[in-house]
Amino acid sequence: MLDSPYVRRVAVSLHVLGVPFTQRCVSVFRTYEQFKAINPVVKAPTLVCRDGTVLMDSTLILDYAEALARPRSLLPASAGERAVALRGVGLALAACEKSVQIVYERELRPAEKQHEPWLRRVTEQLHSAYRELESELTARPAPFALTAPAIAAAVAWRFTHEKLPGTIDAASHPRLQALSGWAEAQPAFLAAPYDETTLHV
Ligand SMILES: N[C@@H](CCC(=O)N[C@@H](CS)C(=O)NCC(=O)O)C(=O)O
Repeated sequence: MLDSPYVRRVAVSLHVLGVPFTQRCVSVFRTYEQFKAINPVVKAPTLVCRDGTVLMDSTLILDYAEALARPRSLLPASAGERAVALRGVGLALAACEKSVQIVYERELRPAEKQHEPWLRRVTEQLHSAYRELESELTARPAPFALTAPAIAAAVAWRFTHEKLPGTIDAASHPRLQALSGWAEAQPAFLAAPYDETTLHV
């Protein structure tokens, strides 16, 4: 489902890497049994390789995709530049994770079982992830490109703003806002549009 930032990250990245794939919209919630038949662990994204091997976790799927796409890559080869890029990916994935945790807490738990201290903690972590990402983009101004950190950051940004409107102030994150606007207009993002109608909760 393309409302999952992890699924969207993989779909966009596969487009950029030129790795062909077929997408099946199976929900980890609404079509749990159908998903379970493909992957008993029921984690999205799940990638079924040509030989039937079932992969899960966006980062591990993209690791495999990079092997298929070589020499094309979304990450720099040199250790120093790679560390910077991986830090960006890590911050964006933390933003995804914290956003998803808030969504699950609000949408899956009954109101009387919601734990405010936990929500406060996760929300603070979410703010920190975006603040750090904004600092990274400001510290290293460069023309936008569909690299691994840029894809992850743009996908995270869109997800947080769609699912948790008003939580993160766009005006305080001008570089992220600009990256998102640019990325969403790129063919790889347009080919894998954020889609509320495939809501996974
Ligand atoms: N670290 C994983 C996170 C994937 C994840 O949590 N996906 C959610 C959908 S957005 C999921 O599978 N939720 C169902 C569950 O965890 O039971 C990744 O990068 O793929």
